[in-house]
Amino acid sequence: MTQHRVHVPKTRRRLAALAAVSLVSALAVPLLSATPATAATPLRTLAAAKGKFIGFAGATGPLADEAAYRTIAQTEFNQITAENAMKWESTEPSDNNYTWSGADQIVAFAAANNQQVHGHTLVWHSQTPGWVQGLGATAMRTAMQDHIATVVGRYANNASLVSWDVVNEVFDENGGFRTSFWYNTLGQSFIADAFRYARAADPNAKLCINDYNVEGINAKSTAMYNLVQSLRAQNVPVDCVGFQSHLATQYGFPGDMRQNLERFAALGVEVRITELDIRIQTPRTSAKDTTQATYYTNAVNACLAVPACSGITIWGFTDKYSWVPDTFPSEGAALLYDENYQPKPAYTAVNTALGGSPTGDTQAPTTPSSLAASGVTSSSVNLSWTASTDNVGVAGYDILRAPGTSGGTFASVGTSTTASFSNTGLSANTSYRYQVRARDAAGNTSAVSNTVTVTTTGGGTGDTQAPSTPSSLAAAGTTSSSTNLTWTASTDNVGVTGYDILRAPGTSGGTFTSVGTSTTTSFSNTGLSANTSYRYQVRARDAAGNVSAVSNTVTVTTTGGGTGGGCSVTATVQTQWNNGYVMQPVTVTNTGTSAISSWTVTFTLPSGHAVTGQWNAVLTTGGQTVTAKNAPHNGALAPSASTTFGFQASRPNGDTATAGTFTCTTP
Ligand code: G2I
Repeated sequence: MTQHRVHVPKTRRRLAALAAVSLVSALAVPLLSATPATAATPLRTLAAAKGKFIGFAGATGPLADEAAYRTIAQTEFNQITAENAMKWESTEPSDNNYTWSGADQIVAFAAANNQQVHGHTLVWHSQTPGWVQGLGATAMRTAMQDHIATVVGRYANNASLVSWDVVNEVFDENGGFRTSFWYNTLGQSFIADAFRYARAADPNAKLCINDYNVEGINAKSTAMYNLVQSLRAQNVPVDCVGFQSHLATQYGFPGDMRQNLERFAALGVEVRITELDIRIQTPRTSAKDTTQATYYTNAVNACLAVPACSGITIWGFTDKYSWVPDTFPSEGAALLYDENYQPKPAYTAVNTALGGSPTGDTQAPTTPSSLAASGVTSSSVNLSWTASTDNVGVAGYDILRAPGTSGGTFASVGTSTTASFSNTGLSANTSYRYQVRARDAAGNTSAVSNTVTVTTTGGGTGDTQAPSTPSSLAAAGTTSSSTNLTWTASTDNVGVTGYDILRAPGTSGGTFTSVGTSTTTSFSNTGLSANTSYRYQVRARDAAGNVSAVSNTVTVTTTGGGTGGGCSVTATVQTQWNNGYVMQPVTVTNTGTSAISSWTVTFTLPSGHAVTGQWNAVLTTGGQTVTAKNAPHNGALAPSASTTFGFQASRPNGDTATAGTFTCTTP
């Protein structure tokens, strides 16, 4: 099977160039500047509906520097593996000298975008500094223990980091142990030791063993199977097996991938596709793209067919940043997007396999041009522009507005199906900036037009006198989700036309923004979160658009919510056999009116049944009762939101009963 070989570069002794970026720039995600990757339902939405994650290997440089990279990263994926930033040479380049910038950057990005992080990788023969490789046995084991304790320990209480590759690539292609410096110095005991050290550092993280060329059933994957079975029999905490899946179209797809995943699942471990990419011999042709797309479909289907497969990580997503051409010079184009971030047939294949129905059209409309303003009054402006064109037809335009003559953020203020738009409700004597962009029938959006700046007039009356300041602002009737505000009316020489109601979060700090208007001296603000504080102010507005100073501030704290905090659970038997079964999805739904941050499901196992595997929840068994608590990544549920977990159980031969009496509680 040497033709499947993945070349892994020799150990680099130099420190990977860690991008010197601040967390702030890594997190600053422009909402409107980049064209959405595609019109299709995002991969993460589709995968979540199937109870799986879909992730990518994240590179710190573009994550910090490129808006287009960040936009796809956050829109399409709900899982990240650090491509290089958590490797030994990155985190501990010299003895006991730890550098966290890249690793922290990945974790912060994931937290900001509700993504789970898989730590990669603790013990590997590659990208491990020379100072480790030269140690004697005792010192090497101590260095390994220190490294694992420090790196795993740093993120042990971080809800984003849910799993680790503890050991990576420990086998050779024939199923023997790789004669790495680890093996040569410590023998195979380094593997069990590494898992035990990792468990000690984080009792909750899923601990994985990861390798390549183990996707199908072959000598190497069978050696992996035997090792995992034997480690678990010795209570070594191996929770999960990672199948890297660096595939190449010229070597064929491993057609027995599903069966291979299933045999590992029967050992009671979680399985996952950890580094999927499918390289072709460059240059691309449409025939090669099609073959590659078929391979992606097959890989996704293999994971979907196996309940214990928790998800799929693509090794990158854009061909702009892929390890393949550096290692295999005439191969590449292995990923879902091309170098210009355009989705390829491979993207469409993954989206479709996950249950989406992308149109296939990815061509954005041309950019609207010559945006101009006319008919400016004290409260309105008419915009017009030159129409865009598109291969499948322009469906409409988004009209974007930012406050003032500079700064601020462009946000949508309306849509138009023609090349003009009238924006009303503006303030007198106030500047605004406008842009438009086109949208096609498939949902692709164009770049934004030129910017036009408008300043409204002072108002027909020439009146510049502001209303008096509203006073005695008070709140009453506060519930878990609403409050009623009243205040003393303002007066004005040309008449008060209404009031702006402003709200800031919390009891201090934050920014007051408008949450509504009222033409009377009262306002009911609904849709609030339970157990949450808000501050309110009001200001008056007159017919000429003059605004008063803001009133006194009133602080409101909503109640705990009468029905907040409830949850329900439904469980489905997905598959069963003579002496076992899989329940998946077990769906937990927040039935309350406020967000919950954790949940607990209990259920009853018939006599003689035992849980042999679990995913997306932490299960403990006491007698016949099993308690399933949320995993770190899926405890938080908004009202009406759901999440799923699953488990596998064994039962006596011929017993057809399954687990029952599922109940859900929230603390
Ligand atoms: O080789 C592909 C993957 C096989 N499985 C384990 C993975 O960790 C491995 O990933 C690759 C990264 O994709 C590359 O980006 O691991 C390579 C190192 O073995 C990474 O390449 C290295 C380059 O060789 C270095 O020159 C560079 O300094 O990336 C470093 C950081 O950019």
